[in-house]
Amino acid sequence: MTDESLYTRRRMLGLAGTAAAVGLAGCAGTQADTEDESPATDEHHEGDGHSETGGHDDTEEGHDDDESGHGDHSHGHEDGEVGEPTATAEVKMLTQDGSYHFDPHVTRVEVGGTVTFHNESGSHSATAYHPDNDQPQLVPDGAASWDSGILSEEGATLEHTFETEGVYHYYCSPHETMGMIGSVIVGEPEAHGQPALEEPPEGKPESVRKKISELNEMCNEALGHEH
Ligand SMILES: [Cu+2]
Repeated sequence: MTDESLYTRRRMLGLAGTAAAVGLAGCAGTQADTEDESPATDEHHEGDGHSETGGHDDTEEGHDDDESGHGDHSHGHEDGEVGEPTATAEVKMLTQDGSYHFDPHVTRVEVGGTVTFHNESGSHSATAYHPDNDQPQLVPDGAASWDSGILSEEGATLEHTFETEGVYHYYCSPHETMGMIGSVIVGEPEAHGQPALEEPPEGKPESVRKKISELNEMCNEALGHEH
């Protein structure tokens, strides 16, 4: 009975032309929606099955842990891991969640190698602990000084070429006391006799001395120097 009336209706609608098609489509749509709801329940079950795959995702999240490898720039993959000297290296200057740092904290180049300080976010400087910058000398004897001045633009860079082997500490002038201090190891220096690796300067605030101590440890470790 219903089939018959439907058939009749279709025929009539068919005659009615385009409007009919729209009407039917609307109907089918509603039906499809209703039908979709039960498969949706199935999908839900499948979703549960997926959560096993979700376990996979967890593993991948674990992957995200090496976020320090973030800018897959090979260097500073793990904290404290300093590579062999290379001809060039890049140090990022970052403002992140109210903290300020050089990344990696310790970088390394060959004698005559170049470090590019790259401002990624915020306003920073890369300034040597050198008497020329009115600072205690935390660079090798006779080493050249450098000071980028404040770099405020994203992507602004300063390159410095290191001609003297040894350990260099440098800082960001606005954020020194917040611990924005970094180190460059040039070549394969003896840890002994490096001014940078002596006791942190007395005149400096505790936050600065603490950071320099940490960097000294990292540098000593990189140079295979045990206390
Ligand atoms: Cu800074």
